[in-house]
Amino acid sequence: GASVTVSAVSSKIPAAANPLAEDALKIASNIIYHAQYSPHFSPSKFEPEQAFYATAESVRDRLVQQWNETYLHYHKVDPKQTYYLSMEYLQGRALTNAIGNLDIQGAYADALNKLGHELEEIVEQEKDAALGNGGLGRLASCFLDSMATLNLPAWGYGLRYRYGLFKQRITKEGQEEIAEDWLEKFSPWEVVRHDVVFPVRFFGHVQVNPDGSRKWVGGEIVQALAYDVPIPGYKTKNTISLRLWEARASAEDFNLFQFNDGQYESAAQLHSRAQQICAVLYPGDATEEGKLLRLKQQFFLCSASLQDIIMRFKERRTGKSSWKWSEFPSKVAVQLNDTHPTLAIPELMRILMDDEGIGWDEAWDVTTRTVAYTNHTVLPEALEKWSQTVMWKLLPRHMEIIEEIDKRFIALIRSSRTDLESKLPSMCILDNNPQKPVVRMANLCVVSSHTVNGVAQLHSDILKSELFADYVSIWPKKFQNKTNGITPRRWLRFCSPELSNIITKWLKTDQWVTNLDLLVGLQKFADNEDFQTAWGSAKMANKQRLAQYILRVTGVSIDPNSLFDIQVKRIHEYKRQLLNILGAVYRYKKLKEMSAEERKNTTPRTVMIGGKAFATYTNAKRIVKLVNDVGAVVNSDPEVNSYLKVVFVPNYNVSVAEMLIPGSELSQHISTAGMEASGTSNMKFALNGCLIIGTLDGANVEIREEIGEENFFLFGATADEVPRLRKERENGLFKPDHRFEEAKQFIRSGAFGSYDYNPLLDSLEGNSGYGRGDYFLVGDDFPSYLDAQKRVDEAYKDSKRWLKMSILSTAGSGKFSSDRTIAQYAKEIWNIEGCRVP
Ligand code: NBG
Repeated sequence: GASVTVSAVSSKIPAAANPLAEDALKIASNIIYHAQYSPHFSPSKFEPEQAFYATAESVRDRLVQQWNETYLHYHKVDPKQTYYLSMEYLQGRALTNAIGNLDIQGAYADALNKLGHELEEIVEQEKDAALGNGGLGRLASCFLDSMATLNLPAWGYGLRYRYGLFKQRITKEGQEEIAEDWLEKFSPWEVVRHDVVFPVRFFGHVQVNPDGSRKWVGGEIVQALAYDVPIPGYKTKNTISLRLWEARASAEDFNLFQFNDGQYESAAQLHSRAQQICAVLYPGDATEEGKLLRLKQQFFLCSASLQDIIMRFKERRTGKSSWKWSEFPSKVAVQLNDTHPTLAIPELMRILMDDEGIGWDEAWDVTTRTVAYTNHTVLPEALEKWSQTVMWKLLPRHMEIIEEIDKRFIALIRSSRTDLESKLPSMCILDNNPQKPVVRMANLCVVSSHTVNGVAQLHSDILKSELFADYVSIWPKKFQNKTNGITPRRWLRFCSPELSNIITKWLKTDQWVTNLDLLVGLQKFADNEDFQTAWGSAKMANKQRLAQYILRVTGVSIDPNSLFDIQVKRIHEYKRQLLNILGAVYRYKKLKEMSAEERKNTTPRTVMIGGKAFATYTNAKRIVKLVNDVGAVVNSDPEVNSYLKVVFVPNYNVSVAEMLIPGSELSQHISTAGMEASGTSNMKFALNGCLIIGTLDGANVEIREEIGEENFFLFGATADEVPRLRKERENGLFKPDHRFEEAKQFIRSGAFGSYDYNPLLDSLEGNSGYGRGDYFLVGDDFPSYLDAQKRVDEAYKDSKRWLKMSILSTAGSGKFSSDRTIAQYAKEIWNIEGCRVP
């Protein structure tokens, strides 16, 4: 639509601002209304970008109406409400999801057609909201979708980062990070609430009043301003909020005197300090300044959210003759998404005691009955520990409270559990090691929460038997499992309309979109030839779309008839992208050694790897470079490149995932057993009829149980074998398989360019001293990995068998709906129920 202008189309469409218009013409006029009367661009243009913003605003009109109704309904009914506190949300794009959930996709597509545009092209204009790093943030977004769809009175709280997760660019040097300016123009979805502002204090000191009560005073105050994003449920009126806080200084903080005196920088000092708080997601924490900023962000989220929650609680009690704080936990549930929002615990205690004037025992009772904690990792480096020195400086009153919680916990053990006294040094909250005194956030969470959960059965078992084992005997009922899930709307219904339509047609219902267990009904068609044919052509259409995408973003042309093998996730040594690429290198070497005739008997493969490496994680960045270097050589090798291609997919994010996953046939979830808490993309792939090659780790275990072991390519050591294997590596008892040596040697020989990969490969040697002596056991699992890949190649040759396995993967994925996960949280942790807007 390059020649389309607002005036050209508006003359054909009658003007109307009716946001509830149903037919395409009314929608078209509403879109045009927005282009004309809420203009963000010059009137001369109505190109895809302008059309996107006008379309999004027209969709927002509809959302706002049911969004307000939802809020007022909850306000009236006053049900118990859950507040999900998370430092991360990976929302991705919102347009397709919004019109899909509102069930008006067709009308919008027609309306845009009338305006000279294609819906598919318009949705591509939206920038991803990437306010998160990976699985943890995407889980939070899937959870919001399910909360809304299940009509649960629940909200999300987070931060409105100015810059989200960086954009990844691939150069000759490897990964380059670029600030992602998702707010460059504006976000059509957010609504600023000018009446929702709370002061958040930092630094200062504790003042002791004559009556012995204590108050936090002084320091600096930053204003938290609310931006709300509507979260529509699927085919329900209920539309909940994701409330994101932005940090602002107030006008008084601007020093006009200094400014007039020409001291521009110091005049605006408080303003720029406030702006820093929400400037970026996860500022690097290698420096002391970085650490302080990250802690400020965490407290900012906790303090603003709790003030808001408490205000709402009180508001809903006004006019009631009497109410008690002890009712708070029957109206409010707070879920901590990992330890990042742990400060909600001492902040709630502080508000209750110092502002509301209630005593410790009652405040503690209220807090512990309100707060629950989800653990998302057992990796020691990801278990947060904050310096006590920094904490005393930034949050002096909270440190007093944490000290008191710790003191009381220790007293409890000494008085009633003398058997655990020897364990106290690791169980207590404050680690007072004089070299580096720290607060252990996970311990604070476990002691203060009524429920602690892991995110897959194996992970929850490991929490109980290892990380939190000592606490289990004190509070055996505190520990639960809540296996993660994904929203079937975004991750099947909307990202693969082709497959969705076939499912709906054969199941004779589209109820599976909200009741994913119904997919099991596909099992009986697994051998049906017509069904297999339909299934195969839908997958093929998705593969072709993916191939076009790959060509567009990488310039590499891939063959839709080859096996599409994908591994996409953050780059991390424990996720073992190295195992994957070493496997591809080995495959390449063998292909080179074969005769042309022999090659013809192999299964052609396209290996796609994507993911971002943390900017300062050297080995992860080397892995990105290695994948690119291997790809450059393999893809331009005419002898073998019709049997193998290796592609690095740049800038992996939610939208890219929506393109890759529907087109995948094999997906790799190959972490060292015991290290991946759950994984959630494994669920997305399986749901889309993609087979998994994987270890017995995280949710893989349950996926394999659900879809049947014959439909899962299993390999590798189990979690309970890992400690022994590590010991053997340390003691030099490991005997490497010749194929492992061959693959490494091939890279060392310079087959993929002159970059020095020795340091990376040395990290895989048992006794190198350079790395961690193959801590992630790539060498141990390499032979069984290659064997599993052989089974994959064989299975793919039998296309009927493969199709059957693919169908059974989807059919067995019902359990992994986040609707199931959230229903379990609601019932077993939050004690909340649905509250449908009439
Ligand atoms: C991640 C785990 C994943 C898991 C997601 C969501 C963190 C700290 N943890 O395995 O690594 O799927 O959380 O639970 O990001």
